[in-house]
Amino acid sequence: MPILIETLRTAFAGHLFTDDADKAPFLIDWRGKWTGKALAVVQPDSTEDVAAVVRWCVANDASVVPQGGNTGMSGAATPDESGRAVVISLARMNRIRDVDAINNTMTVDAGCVLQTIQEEAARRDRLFPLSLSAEGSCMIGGNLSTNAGGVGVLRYGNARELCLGLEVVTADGEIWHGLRGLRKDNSGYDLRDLFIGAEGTLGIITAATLKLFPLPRARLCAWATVATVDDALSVLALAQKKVGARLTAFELMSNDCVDLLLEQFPQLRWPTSERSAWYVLIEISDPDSDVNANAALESILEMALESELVSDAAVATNLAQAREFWALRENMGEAQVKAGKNIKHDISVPISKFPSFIKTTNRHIESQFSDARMIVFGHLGDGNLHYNVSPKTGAKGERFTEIEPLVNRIVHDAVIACEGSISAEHGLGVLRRNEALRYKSDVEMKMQRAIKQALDPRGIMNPGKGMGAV
Ligand code: FAD
Ligand code: 2HG
Ligand code: ZN
Repeated sequence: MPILIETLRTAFAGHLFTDDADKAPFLIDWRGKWTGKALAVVQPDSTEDVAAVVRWCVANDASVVPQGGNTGMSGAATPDESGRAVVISLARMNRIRDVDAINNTMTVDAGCVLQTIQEEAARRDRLFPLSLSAEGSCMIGGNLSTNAGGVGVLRYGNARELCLGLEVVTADGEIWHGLRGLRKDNSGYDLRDLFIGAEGTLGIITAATLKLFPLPRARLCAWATVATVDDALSVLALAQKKVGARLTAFELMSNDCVDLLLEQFPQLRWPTSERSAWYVLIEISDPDSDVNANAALESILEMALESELVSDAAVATNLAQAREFWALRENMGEAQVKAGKNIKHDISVPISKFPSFIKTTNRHIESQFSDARMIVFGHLGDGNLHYNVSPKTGAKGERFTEIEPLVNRIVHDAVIACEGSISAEHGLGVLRRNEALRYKSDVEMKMQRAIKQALDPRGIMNPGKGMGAV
């Protein structure tokens, strides 16, 4: 049936792009790894208009691809090649709807940029703790649809834990008003949790009610050198014992990461006099003062230095320095992309298993692929590492596309042997959809498919992505 795109113009207010040049930025992911086609890209202004577009898609046998900031890592926001998709960009739905300072909640449109939400919370003397390097462009609807993690999970949890209620346009084009600011609600199946992490395959999130926390008066960080991942874990345990919930981030980077980072971003400042095999970035937040935060950090470092877990450390003494420390960590993923060919993994295992996992799997990959350079960094405190691979310095990685499935197999088999996950925070998208099928049990797949069938019986929501594809 030929689709009469003109009729979409009259279905809703807001932007409609049908020219190739206008659509182009929405049809490719930021890494340039995936491209697709679309009948149109729309930017509605309201939930009612999102619903009207979905109803138009149902009537015209078109599919729907929701898109936020298009910063995702798994190709889940890029339409497929069929040309039958309408991309619904939430960018124009960017209002803060309400802040309830007593209930510690904020209700926002799905197209609100994460950083705008953080800034609004801070203006109200509150904290919205979701934090990731893409926060200046990713949107809360995308954060929730990928159940984003980032650097605050250790203390505050993933995006899922930070959301109390949702407003959703269903695959039928109806509106579910679930914007409840409740911390307790056992009145049925948890529909909110189905849409969170669903990668746009069950419905479109149009608004969310988010949890706010007291704004800490102080946030301080330190950069420390450690010889082994075992030592890094001992420092983590020490920090947890000494300061408990005041430990708000604990990130790990290997020396190979730092080499690659400084090759790509030579302007970044190096904080310690020594280099070592591994580095940790430790962040402490304190509700009261810099003095308390500093004392907590110093006490961790003193003990870690005394027990020779850490060989060198630097504490950021002001905000500018803290930003410099964080820049070393936050630019890592992009440095790898800038450097050229790359293979990325987003894995989680119980943290106790990381030392042997890394040792064995590094050896396995390096022995099979002589041009591979292990680029291992991430959220150690959450048991989530980006266990990535780049070509060695000077090598172009011509074989990288060819070896990627083989490398994935080695890494993911090792992850599953450790009872881990092949996607900790980035989602399955198109990148990992088939791998999920390989590693999940028949019983789990049956339940996953039943959910998809129940909520999107026509299969129009983001076809080919994540659990919706298998
Ligand atoms: P998009 O990329 O636009 O979409 C992602 C998925 O959500 C797609 O499936 C899309 O269809 C769906 N979607 C988007 N909006 C909606 C909606 N309103 N309703 C239903 N479905 C929707 N991720 C982490 O978890 N932790 C990190 O530390 C992290 N760091 C990053 C650093 C950089 C430099 C970059 C570029 C990315 C990083 N990411 C990280 C990945 C990415 O930023 C997150 O996954 C983010 O949450 C995606 O948000 P987005 O608005 O860009 O979503
Ligand atoms: C991060 O933690 C992101 O920096 C990106 O999740 C990871 O680029 C990557 O592999
Ligand atoms: Zn990450």
